Amino acid sequence: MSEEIVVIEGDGIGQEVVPAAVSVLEAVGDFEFVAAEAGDAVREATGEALPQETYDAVADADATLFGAAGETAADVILPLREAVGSFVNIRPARSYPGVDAVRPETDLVFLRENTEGVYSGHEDRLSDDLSTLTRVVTTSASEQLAEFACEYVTDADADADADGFQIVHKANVMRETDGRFRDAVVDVAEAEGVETEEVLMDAFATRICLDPTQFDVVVCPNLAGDVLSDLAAGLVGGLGLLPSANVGPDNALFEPVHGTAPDIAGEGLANPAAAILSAAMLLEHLGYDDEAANVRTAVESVLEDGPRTADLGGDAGTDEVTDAIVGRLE
Ligand code: GGG
Repeated sequence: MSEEIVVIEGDGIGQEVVPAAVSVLEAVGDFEFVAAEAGDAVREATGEALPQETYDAVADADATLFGAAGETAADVILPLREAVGSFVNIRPARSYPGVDAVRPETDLVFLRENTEGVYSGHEDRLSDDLSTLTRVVTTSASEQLAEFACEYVTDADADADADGFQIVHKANVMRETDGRFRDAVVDVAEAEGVETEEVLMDAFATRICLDPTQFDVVVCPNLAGDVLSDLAAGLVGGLGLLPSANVGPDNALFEPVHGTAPDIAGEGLANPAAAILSAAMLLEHLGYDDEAANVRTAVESVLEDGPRTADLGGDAGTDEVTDAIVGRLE
């Protein structure tokens, strides 16, 4: 039986890089693709950024491939993460031979809390002068992330060379919320016999720029993971290279870390690598490890030899790069 993969292109370059990733999946497997809609354009047309049928399709699918959402990101991606029961956003950041990088020695994975923190949607406009945001942190969600992190670093099959992980937080200032996050993660790691190192979020930003080899697996709250993984993207050659997986107990959603890139959207110039590497994570999630490795190898060889998109100094378009990657699949 072929697995059902929901495909949501979303907005901007999502409409260019997701078809590229689908063509790679078509080349390596026999999947049933179900197209679904979400994002700015859908809201403009229907008044709703995330139609109920899209939410239901994602909740029922074997996996989902998502592109990007712009202004409606909070209305789309946050509920979709809920639809798949995702408690962790896995964001690997590594450099590639042939790609100019500020820090070519970078190779780490962010395990980002995916439902809470300042992204839990509790914002209020209390007066003409005052808006507030409630930061939500629970011990249970922090522990669930920590348990995943412990399994991740002890699983011989996972792409982690680490014995332990770093916990990035700002508990010296956000004592109650990041303090709770830190304490829950440390407690789980201690119980599991996994080593941890605590790194304050601001110090992490400096340290990763100076020497990214200090970090292998980084466990962090939601906003910190979103921002610091973009920082890491800057060290390895840009957002066009970072895939991600939103993983839940029985379901998952895969998306490039980049957004809609309105400056180049519609021009066929977007780098499809992040979306195609997200598809590789999807394949792995469904148990197609050989196919996932095949896709990664093809992406790596095209990044090394070209053709490359403009963000990586080349002059090729999305389709040319995608065709080259498909052509290198074994
Ligand atoms: N594909 C990534 C995307 O749509 N990014 C928009 C965004 O702002 N995402 C916030 C998040 O990942 O939490």
